[in-house]
Amino acid sequence: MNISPLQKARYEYSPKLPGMLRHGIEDICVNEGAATQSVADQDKIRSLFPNTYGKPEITFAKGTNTSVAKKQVVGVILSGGQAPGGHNVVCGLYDALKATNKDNVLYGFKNGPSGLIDDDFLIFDDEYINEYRNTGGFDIIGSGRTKLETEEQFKVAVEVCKKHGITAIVIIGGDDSNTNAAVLAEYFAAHNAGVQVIGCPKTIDGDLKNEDIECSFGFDTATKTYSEVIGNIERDANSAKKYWHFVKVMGRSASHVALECALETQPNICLISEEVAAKKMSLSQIADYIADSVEKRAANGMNFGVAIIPEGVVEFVPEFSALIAEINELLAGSKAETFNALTSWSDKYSFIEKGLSKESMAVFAILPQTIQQQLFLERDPHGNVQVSLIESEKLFSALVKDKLAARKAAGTYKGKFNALHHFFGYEGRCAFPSNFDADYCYSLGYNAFMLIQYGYNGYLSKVSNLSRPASEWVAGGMPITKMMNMERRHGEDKPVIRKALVELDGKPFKFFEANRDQWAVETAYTYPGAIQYYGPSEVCDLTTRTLALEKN
Ligand code: FBP
Repeated sequence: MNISPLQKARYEYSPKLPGMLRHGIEDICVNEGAATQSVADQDKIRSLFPNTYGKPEITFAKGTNTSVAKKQVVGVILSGGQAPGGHNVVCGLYDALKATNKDNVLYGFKNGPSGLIDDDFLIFDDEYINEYRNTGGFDIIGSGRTKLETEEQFKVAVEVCKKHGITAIVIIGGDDSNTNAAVLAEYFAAHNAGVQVIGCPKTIDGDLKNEDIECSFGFDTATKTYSEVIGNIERDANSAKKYWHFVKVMGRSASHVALECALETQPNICLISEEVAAKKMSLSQIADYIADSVEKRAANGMNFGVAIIPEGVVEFVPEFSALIAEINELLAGSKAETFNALTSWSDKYSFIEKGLSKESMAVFAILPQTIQQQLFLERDPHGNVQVSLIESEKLFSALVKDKLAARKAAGTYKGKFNALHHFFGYEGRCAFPSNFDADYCYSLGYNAFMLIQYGYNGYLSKVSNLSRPASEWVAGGMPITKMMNMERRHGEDKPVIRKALVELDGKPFKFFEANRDQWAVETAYTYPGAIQYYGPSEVCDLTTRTLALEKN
């Protein structure tokens, strides 16, 4: 294998553990707190999780290890989108497991949750795992988006675990994967399968957080990677002074990534989907908001700028959601065949015009033709429009261009507008984890094994006090059911972990709100530069601005 000098150097990096986990395994004891309850719908969640509901929150501390000595055979699964640091969760888990008993075994189920059902695995050893320490990616075992949620899958899972003598499964995933981890834990408990389930909070989107989980892993590195490039683009924009850059950043629904990048780079514009929804903004209002910045900057001789667009924003525009719902209805069942049989775009357009309400047609009509066509081409297996594939950065720059043309005709705008487009998503998901993510992830994995060793089931590995140095981090666990409530999903009421959207009264948004008018007109860019792995702590161990603002 060809190894870059940085990769080689990163193999040697020793991730920092929370102070309380730094003693030998034999000196880690557990303190149980009070019983917990779910964030909402307590009766319902309790009745759905009779064996795992209401358990106490726990914290590890220095003291005599009183866990029962038994051989552990653990299976680990990476679930969903990649996030920097996933390899270190596995490494931390492996190291704690081997430090406890060298005969313990770690299975890695391949390519996501389906690996467990397909009984497709590898067994880790030192040689294999050492090649993945402190590296990005999920290629150590691969990941996948299969959901573990049916009774049939659970039965197979029990069989596979029995076959290998597996005593615990660690699921590294986002809100959906950890919801399924809780359901699996309950199933194992109800069927006396003798298998524990522990979750670890992952997602670059940053939307798996709450009063207990301060952030999901991967968010730190991914946002720093995007912010580096956005900063570079800002500097290019400020050097050439001739382009407006529209930058879409990942984040399927919540705008935490966009907000963090804005806090780090101070662009002229950053849309926040949650605000768009709260203010019920229309596409036209959003375009006017951006065009105002373009116009004011042009009046000061600055025909350039940077706008950050969150990936999921169009779904938060009420009129756009209504349009999508009508299009899904318009093409439901056999109606799609009628539509597809039409050969010219003008025939298709007439079909659409006849089928949509007046309001939705008005929204459809202002979209650029490429986006109009995208809405009808890209469908998911259920025939629905795939909103995530809509090129919202191009949509908004086209709408702004129209606004500016009208303003030019009215004589209020005299500038030039040349737009360039970027999408930053996959670039950040497999970056070498920052020191923060390397440390946090290793700690989550190590801690997950301590939860297993102490016999906990249906718990999320929890490491908190993250805005402080790692020596002050607090390690423990919380029942996953504590984070759950009932939500309507696909026409059914389901117990799920509540997704954390950007809070409009939270400190990160408030800080942004207090500064954005100035950033919109002035050139107040900040250039965070590349993630630093070696050097002074104030440069290498920086947390995100979001975490710093939330905790301080
Ligand atoms: P997770 O929620 O699984 O962590 O994935 C998040 C994400 O990276 C989103 O930001 C993005 O919309 C999506 O995955 C892309 O998914 P895919 O990898 O399937 O294209």
